[in-house]
Amino acid sequence: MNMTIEQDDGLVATVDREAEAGRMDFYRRARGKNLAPLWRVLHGLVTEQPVPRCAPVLWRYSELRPYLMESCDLISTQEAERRVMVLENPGLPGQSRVTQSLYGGLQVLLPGETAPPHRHAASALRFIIEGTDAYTAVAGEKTMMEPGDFIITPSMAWHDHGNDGAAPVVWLDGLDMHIVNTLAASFRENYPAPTHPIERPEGAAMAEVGSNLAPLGQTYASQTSPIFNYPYRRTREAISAMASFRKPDPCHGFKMRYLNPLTGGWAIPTISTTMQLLPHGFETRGYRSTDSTVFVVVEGEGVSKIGELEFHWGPKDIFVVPSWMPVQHLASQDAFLFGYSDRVVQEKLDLFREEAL
Ligand code: GTQ
Repeated sequence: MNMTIEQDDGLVATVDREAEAGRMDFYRRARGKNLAPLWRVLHGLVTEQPVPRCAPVLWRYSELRPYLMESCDLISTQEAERRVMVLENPGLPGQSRVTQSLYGGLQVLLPGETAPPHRHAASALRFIIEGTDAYTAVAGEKTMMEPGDFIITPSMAWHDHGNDGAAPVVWLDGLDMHIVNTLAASFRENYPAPTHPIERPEGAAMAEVGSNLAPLGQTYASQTSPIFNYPYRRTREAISAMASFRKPDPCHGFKMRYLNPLTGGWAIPTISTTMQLLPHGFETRGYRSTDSTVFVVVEGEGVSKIGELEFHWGPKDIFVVPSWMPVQHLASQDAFLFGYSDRVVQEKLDLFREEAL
């Protein structure tokens, strides 16, 4: 008689129950030699379709914000190094994962605060939620933050943050450290001084490569876009203009990907980022894809059906669509949604799949 074996780690296989009893001594002796039978775990290892451990989840910003502010009373940025409340996917508690492969956290800086310079192998994105007059400095160049801006910290680039304004600044950090750690390729170091020198004027990167031009003779070794701030003002303008003369995609509305202008590839080598406009009244066709996606609402209101759940969202809310789960959005006002996912990694490995439903 066949039985299903469910192990602590959730792996599953189907084997014959009576025969299995006679194999236990063999399994025990094999374990002593660091050997294990594949047939007990095969179907859990090689699944018929994606089995996402992450769950669909919505964080309402109005419910999060008090916790961010309370954290400011409890710990300084110097003690914390980065004062961040991690968005923990309820399907993966205690793992600092917003999806199975990616990290998300909300970082807050009060007026006058700084976060010290450091660098790491993990790439980071910052997506600005609230506040102005804060900056991030990347490899010696500062950029100011405005809500809706998408900012990149490339792998191993020195970076620090500061708030020169009069109000708190909050941004979403998205990092690929779980991918880096899966590959056991992580490095990090603190800068050996309280501040990293400013070596280039603000706007230098945008001047060099932000106008479909590049300095002749300069070579770029990194796979990360040399543009490290994609201002919302420009992104919004481009998408709005596109919406005036194109038809919306049935599944995505007006959706654009952030490019590395030198290669035409994604802006970050490990994290795909997009911005989409869903015009008011627009309902997307059902869609699913193998990348689990984190969405941030920049403007507008609407509802997303994700599997069996329905999330009503508004500005600054954040929600997750797990791998291969059907999703449908309905915007009740013109809505701009930022998204980030591991799609680019899957594309590079020939794993990415998507379908309209
Ligand atoms: O700002 O460098 O949310 O290193 C997690 C790790 C932010 C950062 C995070 C980090 C940072």
